[in-house]
Amino acid sequence: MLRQILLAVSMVATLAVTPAFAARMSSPENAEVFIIWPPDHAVIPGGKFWVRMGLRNMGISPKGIDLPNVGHHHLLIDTALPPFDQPIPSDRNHLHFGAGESEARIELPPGKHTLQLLLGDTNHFPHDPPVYSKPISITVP
Ligand SMILES: [Cu+2]
Repeated sequence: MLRQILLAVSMVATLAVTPAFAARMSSPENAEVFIIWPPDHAVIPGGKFWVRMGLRNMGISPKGIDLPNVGHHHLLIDTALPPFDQPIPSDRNHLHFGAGESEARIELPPGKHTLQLLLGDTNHFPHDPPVYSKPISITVP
């Protein structure tokens, strides 16, 4: 009995020192994130537009809500997918929609740009397996 209690105590201690974000949240195999608008190869005069973000077989949840099979959108602009074992960076190339938004008004300078979505969990880590869209390219003339 004492041995069992000690074992339980040591397990609790192990959990306590393990950072909460160490384990990535899992995602269902059929989860799918995609850009509804703009379409691939869109030409957007003026460079100001709404990005509409879609998600299937998972739910949107604001950051700070720790539930299975939910996450929030991250829009990657002109950048490759980040490492999946770290929090998604937060900068002008990695926009977080931690309030649970599924559309965003953005503005891009003239040129060719890539857009890609990556879902992140409450701690901004990509899920396991990661849920990301195919990249699209748009042109601002
Ligand atoms: Cu985030």
